[in-house]
Amino acid sequence: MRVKADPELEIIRALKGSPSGFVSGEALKKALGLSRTAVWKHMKNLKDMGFRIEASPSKGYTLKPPIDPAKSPFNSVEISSALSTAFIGKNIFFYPSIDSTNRRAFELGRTGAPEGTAVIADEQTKGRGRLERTWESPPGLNLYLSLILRPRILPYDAQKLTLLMAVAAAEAVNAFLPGKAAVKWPNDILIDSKKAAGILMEMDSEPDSVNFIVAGIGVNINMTPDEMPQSIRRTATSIREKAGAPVSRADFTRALFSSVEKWYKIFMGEGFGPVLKRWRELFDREGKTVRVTSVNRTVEGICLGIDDSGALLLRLPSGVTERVLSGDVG
Ligand code: BT5
Repeated sequence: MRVKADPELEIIRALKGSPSGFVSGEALKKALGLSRTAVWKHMKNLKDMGFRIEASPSKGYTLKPPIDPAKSPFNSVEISSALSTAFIGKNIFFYPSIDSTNRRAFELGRTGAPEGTAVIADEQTKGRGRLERTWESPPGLNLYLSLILRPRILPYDAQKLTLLMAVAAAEAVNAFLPGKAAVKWPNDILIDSKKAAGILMEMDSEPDSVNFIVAGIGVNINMTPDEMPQSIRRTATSIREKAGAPVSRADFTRALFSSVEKWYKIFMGEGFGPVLKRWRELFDREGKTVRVTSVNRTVEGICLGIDDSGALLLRLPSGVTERVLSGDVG
């Protein structure tokens, strides 16, 4: 009999899908084409991965729910076992610790990894922000994700995907904190004006075509203020801090995959219009005075929102409207 490609994933799917909650060792052996010893070995691996599997001599194996969602299993098996997307996150590279998921995804993109491939890490040792800044990425708490996208668009239009990712991430956060997420131009997700997630898009392109885009996103899920490095304690927040309770990182990751896939399909099918409309609804700085710092200067003015290409519009004190293409909004 053919052995299934990923027996551990198949075991978790069988346990989660069993109407009685139990699956016998014999049934698993047959369904997966494995020996009794192999089934036992996979069970041990799954327990080591944090799954609470218990065995009853008469009924077989059962999967108990996690005692604390903050400590529920976070790995490719758990994420894949209840995934409902068609291509986003279908192929997951999971690392307990890595320098940067964006760096790894770029490498995989160059060797032809398919669209939707996800690189996820429990910890990053060199998590990157824009302009060589650091993304704080402690272990056991948050999501550090990079997705490989292969859109048929011009390199000029790639910026639009940053806004698409922000909309998708804000909606995923809202699934856990209804109505709480706001987008901040160009690449942040805020909860109550503090940064809960950041996006880093990197592109491999020819002058007139995109080979692939790496959409990197860091989401603070269960990090409490005490667990935040001093440097971000005043400006950052997490879903847990606002929800008052921990959240399963695997549940959040699946929600994010579904949201990215939904918005990516809309973008490819209907264009940027619907993304822009949703982004504007999630944006809360319109009409307010903002200060934008870019590499070589700082401008201050009244924020008029974003134009149809995604650039920020500022009414300067002189009355002139300025289109800002990149920078940090203070
Ligand atoms: C970003 O940059 O916000 C993009 C962050 C992207 C991180 C993801 S994680 C997965 C993937 N792999 C990577 O290596 N990167 C991506 P920027 O707008 O430049 O903001 C960086 C600034 O945010 C820092 O200078 C800090 O002030 C602040 N910051 C750093 N870590 C933070 C955190 N965990 N939560 C909130 N703010 C943070």
